[in-house]
Amino acid sequence: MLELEPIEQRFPRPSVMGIVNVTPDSFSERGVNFRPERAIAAARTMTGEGAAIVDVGGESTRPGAEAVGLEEELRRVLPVLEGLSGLAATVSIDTAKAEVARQALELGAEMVNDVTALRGDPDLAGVVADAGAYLCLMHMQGEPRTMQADPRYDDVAVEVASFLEERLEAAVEAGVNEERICLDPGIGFGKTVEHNFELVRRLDVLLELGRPVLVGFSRKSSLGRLLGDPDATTGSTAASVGVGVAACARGATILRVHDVREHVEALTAARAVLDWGSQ
Ligand code: HH2
Repeated sequence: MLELEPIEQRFPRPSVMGIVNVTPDSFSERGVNFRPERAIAAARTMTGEGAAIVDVGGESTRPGAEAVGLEEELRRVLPVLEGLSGLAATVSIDTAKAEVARQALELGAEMVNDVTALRGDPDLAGVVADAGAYLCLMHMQGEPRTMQADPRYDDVAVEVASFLEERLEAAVEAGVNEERICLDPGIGFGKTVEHNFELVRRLDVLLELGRPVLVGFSRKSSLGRLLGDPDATTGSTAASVGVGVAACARGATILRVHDVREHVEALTAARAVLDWGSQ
């Protein structure tokens, strides 16, 4: 059982989570870290650049992505996790599968990032609870294959918050320590461009749940669309940094990003100006 301090103590605002996608088909990188040696080197570089967490994932969840089987997901992530033992940053496993999480935690991961918020695999909550790991619960409307077809909300901030409140209760009921849980509005997961920006603008609605918030806007297509390309499938680093700093100013604690150095530098400068509290 891991003995971990509360999540906001380990990861004070603002902290950066670097993305290590061990996939051939992630939306913005298309396989740059598909080979384990490349993924391990990328994670080490991100750590040197100031990432507090590296998030290792073996399944793309981009709009339209097909699911990956258990054996293939294990084959992708296990060699990377083995290669990261002793890393200065916290290792997070981006998975919805209990067995992937279990083996990752055995190899030294300390956080489980589940885009299904424990709805994908009935055994995942128990695995996280037994290990005493950190957990990120993310909102998604629909499922990756179809989620961008026609997302609808009456009030996106209120609906996302009430979903996450319910999932937080379910996680705690299953034995996960509430102090180790963070919440994520799930930018791009069943949301229009307007929904995504409104969620960051109204982050206070999510913060009312009393848990640290993680935001993953990095390179997402809404940024490219905001800048005038209606068919964009990605967004620029500069736009990602801009929205990331704004999210932290609105109260986000952790940013999930591809470009660690740029975000760390921007947050350091913004923090020298903005009053983000003593943390
Ligand atoms: N976004 C992606 C994947 N996992 N996890 C959390 N908690 N929040 C997010 O916003 C989030 C996530 C999608 O981005 P990426 O990993 O870059 O791409 P892909 O899913 O295509 O591998």
